[in-house]
Amino acid sequence: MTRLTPKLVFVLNGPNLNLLGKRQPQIYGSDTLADVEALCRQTGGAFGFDIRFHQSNAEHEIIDWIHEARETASGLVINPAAYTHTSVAILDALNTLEVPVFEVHISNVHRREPFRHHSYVSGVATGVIAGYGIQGYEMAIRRLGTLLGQG
Ligand code: DHK
Repeated sequence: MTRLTPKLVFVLNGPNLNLLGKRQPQIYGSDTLADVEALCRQTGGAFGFDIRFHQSNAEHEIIDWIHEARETASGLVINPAAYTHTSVAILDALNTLEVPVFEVHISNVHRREPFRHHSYVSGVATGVIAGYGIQGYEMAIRRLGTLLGQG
């Protein structure tokens, strides 16, 4: 019997998202990063995806995971957090990918401070989701499922 290898989807999270649920809950809600991971695994599982879920406060670590995704992944979901607004290095790394990339923000960055209105990532993203809370991750994975013909 042939077994299909599950498609790999990377879900990457930037700085301070390890404090999700404790940090400014009026903006980011009360769900934790563990809740986000469980949601991603549950949603991804329905599409047969193998989810690689990571968070780091260090830019270089996020870049290394993007490079790993370049070799292995069928899609990538990223909440670069504050690096969204500052990181040309993450933009350059994402530009090396040939698979769909979804940018997710828990909050609606467009109704917040002006410095959050610009994203280096949006110009290379297949899609951008902001302001749907942690449900945005689920939406991104569902969209990957459709784009990759998984459901
Ligand atoms: C998370 C952060 O940490 C901020 O730096 C971004 C993003 C917004 C979010 O809404 O998920 O500006």
